[in-house]
Amino acid sequence: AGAKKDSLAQDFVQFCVDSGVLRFGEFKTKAGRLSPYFFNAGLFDDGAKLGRLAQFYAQALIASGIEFDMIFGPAYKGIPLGAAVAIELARLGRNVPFAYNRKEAKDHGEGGTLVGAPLKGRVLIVDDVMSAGTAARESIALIQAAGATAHAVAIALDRQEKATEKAADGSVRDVDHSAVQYVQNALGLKVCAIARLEDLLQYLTGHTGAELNQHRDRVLAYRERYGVA
Ligand code: OMP
Repeated sequence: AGAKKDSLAQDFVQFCVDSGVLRFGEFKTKAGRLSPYFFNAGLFDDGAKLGRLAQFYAQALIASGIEFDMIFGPAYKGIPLGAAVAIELARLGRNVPFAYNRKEAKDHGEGGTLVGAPLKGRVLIVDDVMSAGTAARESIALIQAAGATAHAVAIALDRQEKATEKAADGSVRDVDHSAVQYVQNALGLKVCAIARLEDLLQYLTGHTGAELNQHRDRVLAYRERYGVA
């Protein structure tokens, strides 16, 4: 199973590089870090790419053995992702309810911030990337407020880097665990990632060429500074 998961992750990294979703250079992350790579899920921007992406999520989920009763796609990026995964799972014979949220409450029509199936049972959150874990915490709170159980998170990429924490004086500092580790260990959710930083490094190591080697060295230096064990 390990080898199969490994090749799925490698195929996924290749797919992301080919489709321009995974880029190398200099990027500023939400946490203000200067990263030598960036994963932009907004560039899964046609039907074929979204369909392929959904297949990767579904395969990773099935391989993980995680059980869940419904899918929640957090606004904005999680909405098409959750919908695509729900469609793919139904195609594979596993039809589950799907819901998403609005960022702004609607004051007319159906009202409220939740759309789709009622939130209940064990909810799987489908999102793009987890870095510091801010987005995941918001989704979990929303699911709990609706009386359902935030059971698991499926993401495309786990950046495996130190989460941040706000101190009492308002300053932000790095902690020793990643957002994924926090969500798993402190919040008790299961996490399924199609690929992780280590898969990206394996990809860069397995491919020769001066450019890719340079990217690998920069990603290694970044991991040295911000990565977790
Ligand atoms: P957290 O909510 O702090 O975990 O950060 C995740 C978010 O960071 C994603 O939903 C994106 O908005 C953004 N992001 C990426 O999309 N790709 C990356 O490679 C890195 C980030 C990031 O800013 O950390």
